[in-house]
Amino acid sequence: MAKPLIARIQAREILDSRGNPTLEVDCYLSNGIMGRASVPSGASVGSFEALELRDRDPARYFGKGVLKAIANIHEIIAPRLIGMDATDQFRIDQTLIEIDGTKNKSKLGANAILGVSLAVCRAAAVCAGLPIYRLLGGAGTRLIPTPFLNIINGGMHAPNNLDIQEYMIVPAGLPNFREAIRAAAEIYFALKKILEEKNKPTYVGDEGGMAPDFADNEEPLSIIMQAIEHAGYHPGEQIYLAIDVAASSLYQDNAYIFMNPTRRTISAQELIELYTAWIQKYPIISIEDGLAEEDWDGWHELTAALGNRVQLIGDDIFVTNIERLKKGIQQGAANAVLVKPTQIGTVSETLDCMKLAMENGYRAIVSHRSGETDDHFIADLAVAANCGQIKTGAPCRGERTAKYNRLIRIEEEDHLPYAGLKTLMR
Ligand code: 2PG
Ligand code: MG
Repeated sequence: MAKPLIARIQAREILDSRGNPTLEVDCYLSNGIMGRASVPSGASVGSFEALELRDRDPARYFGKGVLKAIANIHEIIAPRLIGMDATDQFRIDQTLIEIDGTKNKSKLGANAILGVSLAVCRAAAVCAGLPIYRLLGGAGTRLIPTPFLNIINGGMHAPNNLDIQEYMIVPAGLPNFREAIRAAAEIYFALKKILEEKNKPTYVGDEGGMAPDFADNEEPLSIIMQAIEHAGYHPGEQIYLAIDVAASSLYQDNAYIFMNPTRRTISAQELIELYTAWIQKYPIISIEDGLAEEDWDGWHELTAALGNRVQLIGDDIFVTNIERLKKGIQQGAANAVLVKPTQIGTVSETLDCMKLAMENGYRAIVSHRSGETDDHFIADLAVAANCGQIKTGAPCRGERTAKYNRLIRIEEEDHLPYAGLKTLMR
């Protein structure tokens, strides 16, 4: 059979879930098949992430336009990729990396590069008559990931007074994904009711979690515990808690500035003590970005103190980057990596990072961005990599539920077992 060659690449500006422009890319093959993908965008962006190219033209979208990235796709990337075999993802990604030539993809923009990498991947999957999770995962694909649902938003994702960015529920003790999502949605509504009873507004933040003000950063944990019980589930057996502190955004002069309930400076050591107290009191199984992206000493201490009790996820510290993850593994920083294709810029490098993590006893958690689209590529990615965990927001807002709904369909069509607690317990 003739190889499906890339025939044309068409990129355009669309809107993401926050209303900011982002890229959508169509990849047409010689046999007429088309694969389409779009690129999400973060708010709490790590300093070591690959560069998201924005126009900085104040006359359009307050400088956030992506016309330069589009021009790079049409004028530089497409001429090089046309005629290449679309099923050779590795070579396509290597070519993209090579044309850019920089370490952080700052010449062409990681958004331009990723948009193309994803669109080629989707076109190749359509062509092969396979879902993306099978194309990328092959026969090794055997788990539906456990979802981490962010039901209270704070930090840079909401205009409320929470310093901590994400309060998540993890329905790991349910028998399958479908029931896990049902439990999450029921808890979400129980939470809404409790907040209403407390006269707190129930409008939602960027990731669909509710975002009122709270008395302090701990109150959301105790209210979520109530919501779990009101919905009829057992915390610590069926439902666990997780947080993303996004501590890089609180870090200044080697310490952490917390504003709620009053402004104070906290050392890494004190934060570790706080987390230790919280995991004794609540069924917290995972803490993401508990410390900042440059606080390697703090991360080492945090991991020595809590690494055998909870999952410690590095997001900003690793940025899905193999070199940074290798350093973390050597230094004993964290025991899991958050995986965001946008942070590194190609499908192949994303898969390489997950492989490195899992080969070294680290876990990998596939993640959305706070600015999302309806593209559900990451759902397939999590299944393909067999990593057993995904975080993609609340069970609310279309761009979040798109990923959960995709997983419901995959579970149904492939009868894959639910990861549940398997990839979570230490
Ligand atoms: C995070 C992400 C996703 P953002 O910090 O983990 O929740 O946020 O996309 O804003 O970087
Ligand atoms: Mg994070």
